[in-house]
Amino acid sequence: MTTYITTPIYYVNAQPHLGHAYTTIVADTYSRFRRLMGDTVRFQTGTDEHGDKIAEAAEKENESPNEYVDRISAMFRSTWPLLDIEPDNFIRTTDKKHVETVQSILQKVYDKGDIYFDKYTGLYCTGCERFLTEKELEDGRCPDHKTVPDEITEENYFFRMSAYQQDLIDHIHANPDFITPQRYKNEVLSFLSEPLEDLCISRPTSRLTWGIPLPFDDKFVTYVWFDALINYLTGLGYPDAEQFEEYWGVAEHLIAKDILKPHAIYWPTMILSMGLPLYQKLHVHGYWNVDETKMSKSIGNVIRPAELIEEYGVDTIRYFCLREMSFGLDSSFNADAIIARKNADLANDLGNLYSRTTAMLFKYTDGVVPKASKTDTDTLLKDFADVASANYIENMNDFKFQRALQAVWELISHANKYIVSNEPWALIKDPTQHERLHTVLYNLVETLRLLSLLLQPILPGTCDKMAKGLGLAEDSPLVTDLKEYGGWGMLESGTRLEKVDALFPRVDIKKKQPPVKQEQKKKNKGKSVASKKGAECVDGVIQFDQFQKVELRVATIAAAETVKKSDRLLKLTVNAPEERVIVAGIAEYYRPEDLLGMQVLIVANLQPVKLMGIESQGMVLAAKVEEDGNSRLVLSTVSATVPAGSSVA
Ligand code: ME8
Repeated sequence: MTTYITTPIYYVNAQPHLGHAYTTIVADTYSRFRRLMGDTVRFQTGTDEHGDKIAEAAEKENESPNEYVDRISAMFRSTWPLLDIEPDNFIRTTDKKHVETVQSILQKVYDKGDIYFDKYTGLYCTGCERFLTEKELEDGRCPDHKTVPDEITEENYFFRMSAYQQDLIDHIHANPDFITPQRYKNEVLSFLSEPLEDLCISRPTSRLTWGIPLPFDDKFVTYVWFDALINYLTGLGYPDAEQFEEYWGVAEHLIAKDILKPHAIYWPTMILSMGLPLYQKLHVHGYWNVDETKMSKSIGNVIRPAELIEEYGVDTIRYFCLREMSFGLDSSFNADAIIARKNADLANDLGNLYSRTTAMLFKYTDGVVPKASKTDTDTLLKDFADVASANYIENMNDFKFQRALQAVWELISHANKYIVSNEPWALIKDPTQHERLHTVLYNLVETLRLLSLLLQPILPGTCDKMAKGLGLAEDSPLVTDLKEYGGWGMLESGTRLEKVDALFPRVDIKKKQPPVKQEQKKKNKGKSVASKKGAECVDGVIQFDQFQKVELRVATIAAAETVKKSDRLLKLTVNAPEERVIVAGIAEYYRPEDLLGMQVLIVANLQPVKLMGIESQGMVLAAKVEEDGNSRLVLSTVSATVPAGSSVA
């Protein structure tokens, strides 16, 4: 099978930001995934370099358009390797080959009679580089750029888009996955339910010279969208290159909803006029917002990918983008959420599973993958792995990256629980249990191998490291071929592990807080110990009567939920036996749903305090576990179920 996936070609009127990075990370992840599935893949991105906007930006910078586009295009090109994004082709609309192809297509469409000359008055938005209809405006302004469009009257060339309206509607109905998610298909169909106007595809050179001259009238240059969309063909060497034959039939375009109309209406009608088969799929995602507003260079609220990578690491950013945004919907950017994801999902769940498992292998089997017992019937992890892989593949194919990752994290969570419930540290002590120990360890290390295969498209650097640690080469089919090696039991016993560093060092949240907050914390801390409680202790020793003042009880967790705007806190409603609310700093280590019914130990007679606006009536006890330079909290529980509210003696 073959895959051809494209991103938009980005305007070079500003530097890349997280929005561009997101689309390009998605395309890279999808390319890597299709390669894992055995496909021959071509992934194309690039830059859109003609038009009003670019000419204006160059002028502002006191540069010639050529110098300017070279400089900014190079910035896009050099950003992608920082994110481990590896396109097969980087196209620029100023490439000679592209210019020639656009001109030959224009001539073809003109000769066919689909381009005509006419006068036009319309509302033009420079930000969008297109005429907007009255209906598209919000309070008379462009909804994306918040600017009032200019009314322009011009003689221009027009593309007979309306002639292909019905063919396009029929195609969308006959191919339900042509535009996904469905909400965007519906949006396009609703737009197509009104008569389509023809598309103005030229700009007079009296107004703009920075564009591709029309081959049939040199007093005009090509409208930037008619030029830009053709990149998807020129990148394949259309019309006669082998790549065009190989890939055009499977083309999938990836965009955000801002450019739905050019991709779902202009482009397919252009393709129909050229007499080519339509692209296969249009995948449309939502916006990254900052404080409810689209992140955009014209608004100036952008986040730079390079800064994020520097702060959190490339794989954390790739993971965050794919895990946090539900494909198709908008998502709010929040740096706290990156830290929470890194600490909870990457350092705690995945990182700990990896370090605990490999540490046990080094300790119990001298770093060599043991043989699983042939007679042991424990298929628990295998069964979970089968389900996770199947869900992962289905969701990755459907661009539901969030769900694909949830499926993988289910497996990670089961594997972590498997360690606790099988207690390898107890099995090693009993020689009659060593065969069982080997099976347990094999199941865990094989899970790690599958994880480094499944997560490769999302966390390429980490997976290379995991593979190395498992004694496998980066390009070993065991970690690069999901089709042949996605099943269970492929890792050979006898494979020797290699020691590697912790996968994800935790972000110290305290260090990340601004100095003012730290100062406040220190002040509060002093108060609560010295003045509120008046506790006296010398050299850390307290008297028995002082300890007796602390009332410890068993509480049953009846409800648990996350606390808005906090990545650390969970709000627990417990029965002890009366109902009370306790706010606990355990959100990085526990998911609310996993806590229901758990019996924990609480300090019941603490002065209530308000945390994030919620009154906390007590405190839960937890063990602070230090491992591999990381620390985590494990809740203290009781060894048998007891009545809620039982006192702890
Ligand atoms: O439109 N959230 O280029 P462009 C998510 N040159 N994605 C975002 C985003 C955000 N806040 N901001 C930008 C153009 N993007 C044309 C395309 S294609 C033939 C020509 C991403 O630089 C997203 O992919 O304005 C969006 O569609 C694209 O950048 C727009 O990039």
